[in-house]
Amino acid sequence: MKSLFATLLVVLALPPVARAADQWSHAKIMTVVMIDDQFQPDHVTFQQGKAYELRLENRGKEMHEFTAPDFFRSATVRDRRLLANGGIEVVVQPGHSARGLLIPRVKGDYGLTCADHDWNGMVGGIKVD
Ligand SMILES: [Cu+2]
Repeated sequence: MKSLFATLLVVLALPPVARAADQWSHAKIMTVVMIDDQFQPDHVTFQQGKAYELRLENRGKEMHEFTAPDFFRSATVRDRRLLANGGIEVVVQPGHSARGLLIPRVKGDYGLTCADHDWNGMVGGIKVD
């Protein structure tokens, strides 16, 4: 009993990041390329409850945004500081890329737009299966 208590103390003493690290260790890479003015691919599908590394590559000459308010609100995002404008989108400067870890939690269809270029057809969709 004494050793069990000691073990529990050790586990509880680990920093939260160390205990939570394993849920991200097998993150599947999901890459979306942004050009002027399009997402490639423009529709992506995630599995509910699985960890992903979302990679956004802006190969255009304009700044683009991966705007998906409902999707980001419903997902566990490891570092929400990546998200801009109240947590609704990722902003990627031309020639740059962004990457972030997330776990989609709720099945459904979610809107995807570039808030700057939706008028020009830069729209898509996200599905969580
Ligand atoms: Cu754009």
